[in-house]
Amino acid sequence: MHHPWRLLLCLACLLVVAQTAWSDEELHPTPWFVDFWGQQSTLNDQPLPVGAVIRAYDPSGVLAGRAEVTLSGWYLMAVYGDDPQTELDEGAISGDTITFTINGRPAVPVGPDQPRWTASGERVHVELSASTLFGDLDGDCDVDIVDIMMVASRWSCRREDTCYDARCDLDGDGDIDIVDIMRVAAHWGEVCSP
Ligand SMILES: [Ca+2]
Ligand SMILES: [Ca+2]
Ligand SMILES: [Ca+2]
Repeated sequence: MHHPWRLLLCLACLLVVAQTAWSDEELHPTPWFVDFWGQQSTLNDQPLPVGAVIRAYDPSGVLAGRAEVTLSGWYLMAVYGDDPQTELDEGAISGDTITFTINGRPAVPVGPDQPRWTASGERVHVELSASTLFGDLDGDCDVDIVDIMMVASRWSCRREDTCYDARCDLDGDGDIDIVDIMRVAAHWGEVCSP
């Protein structure tokens, strides 16, 4: 028989390990990159503030790009490709869909181009939108049915599935289920603070 406190201790350890892994993420620049850029990107419905940090991830969750905003609303970021000569997974390969965060918050790509790692040397125009509001997945500064539907549309997708979207896995346990929907629902009706 396991004591409940022992289980809790295990969970606490796991959380610490997960946290460490997260903060350890490192960028590994390679000679292959696609420049992603935007000029009307927003955080909390306002132009990206100077100093905001944009990060790009490939479908395996590898950090492939990082940039700091130097001009309000604008960003320009090299998103690195994998070096096939090395064992390490440095980043994207052609055709990968890239996901973005702004200050660690999931960002929604709002076009005009697809958020795709096309081919090294290309430029891809993707405006980004994010909010610091928990559960506001589409970044429009409210938690409503659209956000719930975003999670629901990925129902039962697991990390290894192509339909999996880390943004919708709010508890980060690798699958998208009722717990994730409940997490969004708990913030129903909230809006960005002015
Ligand atoms: Ca490699
Ligand atoms: Ca929303
Ligand atoms: Ca989940």
